[in-house]
Amino acid sequence: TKTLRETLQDVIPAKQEQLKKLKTEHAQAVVGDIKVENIIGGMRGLKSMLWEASVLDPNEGIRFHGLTIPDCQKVLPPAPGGKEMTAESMLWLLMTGQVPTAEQSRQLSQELASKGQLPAFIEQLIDSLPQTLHPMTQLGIGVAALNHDSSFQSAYEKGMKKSEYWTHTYEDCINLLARLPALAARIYRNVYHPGKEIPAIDKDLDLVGNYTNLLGFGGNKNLTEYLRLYIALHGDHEGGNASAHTSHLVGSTLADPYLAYSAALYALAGPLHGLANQEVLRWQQAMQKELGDNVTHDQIKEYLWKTLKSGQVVPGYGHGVLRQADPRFIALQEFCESRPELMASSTIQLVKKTYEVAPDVLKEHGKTKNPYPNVDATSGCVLYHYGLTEYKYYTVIFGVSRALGAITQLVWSRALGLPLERPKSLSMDALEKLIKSS
Ligand code: CMX
Repeated sequence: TKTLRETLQDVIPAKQEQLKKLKTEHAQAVVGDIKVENIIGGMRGLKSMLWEASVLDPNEGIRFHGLTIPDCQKVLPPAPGGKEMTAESMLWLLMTGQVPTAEQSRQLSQELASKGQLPAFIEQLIDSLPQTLHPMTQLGIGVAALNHDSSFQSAYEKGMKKSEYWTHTYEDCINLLARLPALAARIYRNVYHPGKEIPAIDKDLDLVGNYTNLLGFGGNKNLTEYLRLYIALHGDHEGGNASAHTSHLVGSTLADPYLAYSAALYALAGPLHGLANQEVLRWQQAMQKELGDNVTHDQIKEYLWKTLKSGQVVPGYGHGVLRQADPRFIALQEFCESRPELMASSTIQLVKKTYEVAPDVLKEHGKTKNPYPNVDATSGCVLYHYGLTEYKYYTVIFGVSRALGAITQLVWSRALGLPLERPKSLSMDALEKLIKSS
């Protein structure tokens, strides 16, 4: 059985060839034009970067190497005793474009578990941070500091050849992913449950099984399964979203993967991006507090209008690219529908009812291009129900997950020799001059 690294090594030459052909045969082909609205509109819709693992269709949602979320749920191996696809099997698909066997996925779990222990100085660093520092800030600090042991950085200093970039990047990426559960769990323990002993990494568990254990929810099989699905689903969402793009940009300077991913985490920490799942729960709970149980559709409608009229966005709705309900939202909703304990929760019921009325309200409001829910509309509410109630922590879980896609592209960027990113910017005066002269 081949390992992930060996499988990757096998698929790299064909991709390098594909890129070479694009460069030599199609370098001047035109695939779109740039309008002023793109330049002032946050580059929405501009086709301007390479990203190998996934492509987002506005109506169909995300596909990972062509596979939809339901396809992945069918073919990607679960953890022993579980049903949901694992982070490892999703990583394998993202990196190689192939579906791993259960044995390959298991081997990868064992490799990650064997590399998962944090260096002592990282533990001390995290323990020295104030409990009041936002968990995302702490995560970024920890990830950046892991570059103390960066293989890429030390090989670069010694003058490695370009053809070796990807192997050192790969080594850093696997170490980074392996250490994320211990790092993220330590932050959770320090901030919310200080003083309790953190268990050791279990060599027989998958990445998320260990993460749940380290968080202190080891016995909670429902939460473990939910987190497996959540982490696989949030793994990648093509390259232009703020966190993925940040990782790609910083990585393009040949900063090592730890630095690149730490930068990405701070993009994820913004309320328009990853922080939205904490905002959704806060918003849902404020609604529940104001309206009580057995809320009617009309009451929700009124509450939605109140939010909109106060100039706020409805968290969990809208998207930069999607123009339909997010299939990740649908997959999480289906997870809820299949579990009576979740359907009995008033918060989950409220998510469902909100989904039944919010698109019409947002359409009537008329601003957002996508009046449908994104993944954040439900993700935090399930965590809350399963006992992970500290919503300031939710984006950290997203941060553990998004590493899957970011590290995949970091490896591919180095394997393909992609250059430093450097788009052209213009001042408004320069833009006006250009418009006049064209
Ligand atoms: N509620 C109210 N207004 C909204 C809205 C929402 N959920 N979504 C978009 N709008 C508004 C925008 O604020 C914008 O208003 P202005 O013209 O006054 O600036 C207008 O509609 C047009 O925006 P858009 O083109 O439809 O959306 P963008 O690409 O600019 O932004 C996003 C996308 C996600 C930031 C936005 O929809 C939003 O703020 N949603 C709520 C926060 C959220 O759920 N974020 C999670 C995103 C998912 C992820 O990161 O994975």
